[in-house]
Amino acid sequence: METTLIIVKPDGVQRGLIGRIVSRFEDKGLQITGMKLTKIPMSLAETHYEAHKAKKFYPGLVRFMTSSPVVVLAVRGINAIAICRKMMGATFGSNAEPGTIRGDFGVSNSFNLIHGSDSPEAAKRELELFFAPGEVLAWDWCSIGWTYDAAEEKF
Ligand code: IDP
Ligand code: MG
Repeated sequence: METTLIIVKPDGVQRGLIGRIVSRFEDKGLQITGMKLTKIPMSLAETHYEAHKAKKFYPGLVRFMTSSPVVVLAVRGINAIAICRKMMGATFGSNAEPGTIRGDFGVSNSFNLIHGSDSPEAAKRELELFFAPGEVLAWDWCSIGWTYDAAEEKF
C-alpha cells in the first residue's frame, strides 16, 4: 500500500472540475485518506517546487499555484503513486493522451490541472508538507476486499 499526494491545481478548482477529478481516483479503486480546500502560501509553493528553482517557468509556477485555492488529497492504494501518475497523463495538456486527466480536461502546458507525487520519497516529503499530523486518516474502507486481488483468495 502506498499513499500519494495529489493537488487539484487552481485551474481545476476555478473550472469546476474538483468533483470529476476526485471521482477518477475513487472510480479507479483508490481510497481518499486526506482532502482539504486550501490556499497555498508562497513559502510552501516555493518549497514544494524547489527542485525546479533554476527553471525559467519556476516564478510563474509558484505564482500560479498560490493564485487561487487548490484541493489537496492523500490517495491510497496498492501502487498508488505510479497509478495516479499514469491517470494524470503527460505534463503538458496539449500532448497528454485522451483518457488521462490532463488529456481529457486541458490543453495548456502550464495550467495542467493536477499534481501527483512522482516517487515514494516525493510522496512522503509532499504529504508531510501539505498535511499536518492527524489530517490523513487511516479509515476502515469497506470496499477494499472487493477492489483488490486479496478478495480472490476467498473463492
Ligand atoms: P509534472 O507535474 O508532470 O511532474 P514537472 O516537470 O515536475 O511536471 O513540472 C512541474 C510543473 O511545472 C508542471 O506540472 C507544470 O505546471 C509546470 N511546468 C513544467 N514545465 C513547464 C514549462 O515548460 N512551462 C510552463 N510550466 C511548466
Ligand atoms: Mg514533477
